[in-house]
Amino acid sequence: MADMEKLYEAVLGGKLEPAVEVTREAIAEGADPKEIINGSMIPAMEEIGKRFQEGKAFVPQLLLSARAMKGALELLKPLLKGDASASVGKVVIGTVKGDLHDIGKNLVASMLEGCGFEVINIGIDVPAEKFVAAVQESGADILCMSALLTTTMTYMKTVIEALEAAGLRDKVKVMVGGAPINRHYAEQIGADGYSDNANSAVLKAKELLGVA
Ligand code: B1M
Repeated sequence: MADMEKLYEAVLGGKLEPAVEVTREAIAEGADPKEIINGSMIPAMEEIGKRFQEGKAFVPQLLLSARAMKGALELLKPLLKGDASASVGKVVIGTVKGDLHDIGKNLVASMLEGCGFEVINIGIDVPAEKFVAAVQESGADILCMSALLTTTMTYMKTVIEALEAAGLRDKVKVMVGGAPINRHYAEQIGADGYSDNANSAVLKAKELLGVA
């Protein structure tokens, strides 16, 4: 049996090879990918974040944990499948300007993709003009924005204003998410939807398009 405690420790300790090895074992044994992510990997990232906040871990450790989680996540991505029988809608997703965090955003992108959405992932540190151009060029149904910092979450409003200025706001639904975001904030900046994890992001996206 794959040792899920070992996976937690590997991500927490920033050890890529053991993280990948245990994940491979768990997949071979038929473990639920969501259980692997939510049960071991995300708690490990939360713990390293807590240690960082308490001054017990530093940026290099955060980077190593992120590398371990990303490595393991690569194996799980193709398995994050839902009902992907038909294209449900088109989504542009990115992390807002000034923010380099991409693990959660990529997880949301993979889940949406696995559940039948066409996803255009435009990366991290994305300025408003790039969000607007991506929505315009792709004709996306939904724009998803991610922010992990209290200093960058305010930029989501800037992007919404840029959509309005470009005459696109009524053509695209806007969803926001990331650790510091909550429903109240989403409403305050005029977003159409909010979700606090990758699973509920898919449900919310379907709800917004009326395909739930
Ligand atoms: Co940073 N970091 N970090 N960091 N980092 C946090 C966010 C922090 C909370 C740590 C802490 O102090 N406890 C803190 C923010 C404090 C604050 O603003 N309140 C912080 C800080 C301060 C910083 C720096 C400023 C540190 C420094 O340099 N002094 C710096 C900023 C750099 C920048 O962005 N400009 C920084 C840098 C980094 C690294 C680069 C080292 C690395 C990121 C690597 C990477 O992403 N490639 C990193 C990491 C790893 C973290 C923590 C530890 C983990 C983040 C993560 O990947 N979580 C984080 C602490 C924490 O979150 N507990 C922290 C796992 C991921 C699956 O969860 O991203 O929350 P999450 O995504 C979830 C949901 O939020 C939601 O679904 C996802 C899946 O369930 N979601 C969405 C996310 N996006 C969504 C979009 C949607 C919907 C749902 O669209 C609709």
